[in-house]
Amino acid sequence: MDTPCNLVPPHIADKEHLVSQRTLVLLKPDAVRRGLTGEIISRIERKAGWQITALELRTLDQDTLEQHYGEHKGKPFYEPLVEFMASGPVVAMIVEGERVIEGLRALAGPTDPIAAAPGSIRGDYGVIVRENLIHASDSEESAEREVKIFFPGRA
Ligand code: RTP
Ligand code: MG
Repeated sequence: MDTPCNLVPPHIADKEHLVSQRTLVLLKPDAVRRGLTGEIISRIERKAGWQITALELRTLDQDTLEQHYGEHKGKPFYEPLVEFMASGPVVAMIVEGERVIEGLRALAGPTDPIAAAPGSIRGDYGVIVRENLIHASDSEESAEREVKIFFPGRA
């Protein structure tokens, strides 16, 4: 019987790169305002084998944002970032699947949408660094910390 492992090229499977993970994704207020959530969610759904296991539209309060972006406190962009992130509802999601942490960061593209390649979410739809449409956890540690903040029942 076929398993996901023997459907991928041997040079990838051999390196045991396939690891099931979960990641925390936020579709930022600009994505919701511009009506791009469906487009972004379908890009995630089209990646074979990934699953959205939690999804909620909500407006973030200051406490949640402080916990989520605490690593940036004190940086010049922190206050405007928090203000932007509280400026309207976001879509918060947990996405699960093989190498999903690295994969979602690749789908999103680099932080600066002008530097992001066309084909990536930020590269296709963004211009402004702050209003870059999507957040995705950057490591397993961040993912677990962020899932706890947004979906404490799923920690
Ligand atoms: P994120 O955490 O939202 O997934 O984005 P990231 O890892 O690509 O970027 P990070 O360095 O963690 O920055 C968090 C968010 O802050 C805004 N930002 N503005 N110079 C600026 O004006 C600036 N730098 C960062 C962006 O919204 C970035 O995604
Ligand atoms: Mg980040």
